Amino acid sequence: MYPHRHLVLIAVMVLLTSWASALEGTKLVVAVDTPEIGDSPYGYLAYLPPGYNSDGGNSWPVWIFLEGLGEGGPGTVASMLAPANGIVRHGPMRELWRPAASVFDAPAPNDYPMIILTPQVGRPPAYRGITDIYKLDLFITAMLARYRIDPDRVVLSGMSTGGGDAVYYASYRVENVRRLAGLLPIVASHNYPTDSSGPGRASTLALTQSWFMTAFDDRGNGGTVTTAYAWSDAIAQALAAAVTPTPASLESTYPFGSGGVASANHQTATFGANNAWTWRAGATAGRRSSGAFKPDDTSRLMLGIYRSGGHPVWQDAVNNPDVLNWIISRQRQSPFTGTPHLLPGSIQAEQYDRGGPGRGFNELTSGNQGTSAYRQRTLPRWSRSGSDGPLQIANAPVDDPVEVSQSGATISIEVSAGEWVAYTSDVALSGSHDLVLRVASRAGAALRLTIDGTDITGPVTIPATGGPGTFRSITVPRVNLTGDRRCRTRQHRPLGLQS
Ligand SMILES: [Ca+2]
Repeated sequence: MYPHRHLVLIAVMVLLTSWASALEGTKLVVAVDTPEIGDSPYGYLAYLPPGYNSDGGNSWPVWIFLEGLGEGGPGTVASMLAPANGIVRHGPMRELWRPAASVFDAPAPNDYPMIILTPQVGRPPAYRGITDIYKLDLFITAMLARYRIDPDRVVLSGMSTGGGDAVYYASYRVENVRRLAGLLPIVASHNYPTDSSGPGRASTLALTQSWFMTAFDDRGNGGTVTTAYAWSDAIAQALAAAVTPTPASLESTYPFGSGGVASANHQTATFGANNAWTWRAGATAGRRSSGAFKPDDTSRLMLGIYRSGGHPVWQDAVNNPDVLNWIISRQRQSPFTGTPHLLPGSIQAEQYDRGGPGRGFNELTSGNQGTSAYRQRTLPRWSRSGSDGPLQIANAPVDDPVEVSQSGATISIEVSAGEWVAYTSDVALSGSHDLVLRVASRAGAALRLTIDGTDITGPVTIPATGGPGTFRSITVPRVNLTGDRRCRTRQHRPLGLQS
């Protein structure tokens, strides 16, 4: 089908190496215009972070950004780099691409510590339907094979029609959404599936973390405000499926009235672990951090509304430090050590899954109020002075909001009513096993243990043990574990419960 595939691949890889060795520490954007390279169905632009070619084989987070309707095309270098309608026109590639410097840019203080990829998806009439959902899947597979991408840190984003493509891809089937650490549709339109409450779509999207962004006055383009509301509400209802009553709708709670007057500020709604929306006022300048997102946040879903700006708010969005911090801190659900816990066996409570709110844990209070930094990570964090000052980036510690404490050699976590933690586990020996919980509680409590949503213990009564630091072993006899080595165990373990 592609007789020259291997020849072309070798040539491009040689170029990559020589550029990188000559330009260490600078911005580097590579245009790859032969769709068959690496089995990619699209031509694309790639940004590789400084140090990529000399870092000893690290894997990097990736931000995949899909362009809009006006920037579609055949994926040739000429079409991708066309100033008027190429994929350098908008989004992160606009920030990275400097035509005067050919394919290179001067060293910059705000290089991105991640890979950024923008494919050029086709233009009508060969345009973006179900075929492109499958092509996008092939593209992600090809990029994971071609670059050192951390497969647990793939964020899919897009603007306008590209935002619609991103939603369509992620909601289309569970296998797609499970590839993603996060979904960031910005003024998503056109190819937007309209059945947000249709079979499986919203509940499929609930398997990842999403941040929808739109503008209050973006009423055209398929009504990106109303569709963003509809999707966000439907996902929230899927997240709260077992809860009554249904969460109040976003539009009914928008601080300045439904469909009427725009707020004086940008607004961000977060759907918290308590199954309710909370609105936070943002700043009045689009590129400034609004504080709408904090890396130790507990929310599972976000909706951002620019108070004005209409459809083209995407460039402010991709330049907002909050958005960049959200992207780089997303992580797919995965075992804490990289290897599933083995059952029968012992699971350390603090080794719950990576993946953040709604995946590794459900946590009601922001911040780790315990004494241990066991779950702390170091991540890049962006900031910006003023409304349009240069982006700054520095490493900063990020902790989970779960309470983790250490006393002597004992590390414990604290879980309150409505909270849970999850452990990805393999069952090596199926059958009936005794479950022993090492727990402490001041006044007594109850917990249950579920596997893939099925309750396998019923309520387990935890007596008062004498205080949150006084641990006892509680045995639940004859718990049935199946031998499916792919099963996921979600345990609710109120260790050190203070209630
Ligand atoms: Ca907390």
